[in-house]
Amino acid sequence: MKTFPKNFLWGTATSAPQSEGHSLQNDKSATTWDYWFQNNPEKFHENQGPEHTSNIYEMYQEDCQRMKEIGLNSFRTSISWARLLPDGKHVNQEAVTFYRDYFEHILAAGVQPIINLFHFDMPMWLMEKGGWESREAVDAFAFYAKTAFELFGDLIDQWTTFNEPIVHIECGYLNGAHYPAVHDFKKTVQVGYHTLMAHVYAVKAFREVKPKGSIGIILNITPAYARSAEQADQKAKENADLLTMKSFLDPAVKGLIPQALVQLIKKHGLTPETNASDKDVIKENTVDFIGLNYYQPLRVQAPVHPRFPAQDPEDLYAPYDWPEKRINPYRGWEIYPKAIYDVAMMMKNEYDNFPWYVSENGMGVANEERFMNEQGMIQDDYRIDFMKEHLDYLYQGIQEGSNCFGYHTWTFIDCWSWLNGYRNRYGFYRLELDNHFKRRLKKSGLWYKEVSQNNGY
Ligand code: BGP
Repeated sequence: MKTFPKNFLWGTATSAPQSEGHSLQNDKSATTWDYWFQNNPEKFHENQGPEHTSNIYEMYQEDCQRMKEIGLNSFRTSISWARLLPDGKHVNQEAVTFYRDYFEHILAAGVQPIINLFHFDMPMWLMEKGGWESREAVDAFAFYAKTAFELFGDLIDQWTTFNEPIVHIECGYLNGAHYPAVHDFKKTVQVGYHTLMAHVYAVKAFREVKPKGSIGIILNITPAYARSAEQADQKAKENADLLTMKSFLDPAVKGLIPQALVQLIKKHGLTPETNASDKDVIKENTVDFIGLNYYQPLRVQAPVHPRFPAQDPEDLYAPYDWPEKRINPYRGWEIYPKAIYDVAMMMKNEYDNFPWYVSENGMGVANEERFMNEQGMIQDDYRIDFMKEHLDYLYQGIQEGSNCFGYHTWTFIDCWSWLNGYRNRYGFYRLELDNHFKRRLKKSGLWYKEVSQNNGY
């Protein structure tokens, strides 16, 4: 039996835009997703937009019972900025009533909520002013964070500022998967810097408001493994780790941007505009804990035809198709559970054993209905195996002293996922959109309950 540390968090995560629904109702204003869907529905898998979620806005009371049914002791979701502050300034009272009641129901179910502030859902009024390209977004976000801490601080023990800032930045300014879908490396760095400052000023607001509890940030972790020990491949690995991982991890935990990253950016003429006091604000506002989302690693090699100055991250590190890689046949992503152990050791050795938890890990499966038995239950043994393999490595890391306090899967109920709609299912519950949002427990939910109750397996 593998027993995890006392008070270990067994949870699952979702986000406001992917689960609430009512995306243009109850005085919520539009986000970039609402806007994009209205104007380009064909971009979205099967024309499913942000209205097509599991409708937690109406169903949270019964869903909190479901949290109990699968033995959760922890659950992450986010607040919708555009719902709480539809114009960025005035509080929407209906949103306050909704979130307070939702959080109280989560607590009444014996589940600790972890509340995140930004999960890719930029309000449209702010996007029209440039979104994260504009320094104004830093102040706007700090105001929103302060408002949330004041309104809900008595209920929440753990807060996080952003979910996967790097994904949002890359998708919006490099690879076209999030609005505004432009390709501009220089803007990417500026947008990244403003996002970092927004995070730091939100932490500052938290320290000033002094609600109970602690504050962190959720980062996607894609540890880079180099093709070979050759210097050029190792340099590519170093560049990838700097840009995709340390760019947020180091300022959040250590209070500084790595010098090597500053130099790399400078060399390629990508240095962003900054304010003189930024360095001090970063230094003074580190987090209390870190959440790391892990799905798959990066396999890298030296760039094949690098341009100078770099026009794209691929000029600094190129993807490498590792011949031994094991692929999730239902989603196409690499499965490499050992990376969780490597990350655990990295947090121990390079970040002074900083407290962290796995804030997302999960297996997406297309056309999952093919695994449904006659009683209507998805027999997702592949997902149970996936979680177990990752937990085995996490356990090993904890045994060797890594300060990991929890494991969250992605996700609770199958959720809408950006341009992918419902292509890939991840939930402990299957969602039937065309059947009054019916939720059907999957086999993995029963397994997770046992693990949580026994604090191990
Ligand atoms: C993570 C995001 C989630 C979710 C998940 C699955 O990066 O934090 O919001 O979307 O990925 O992604 P997908 O549905 O594209 O497989």
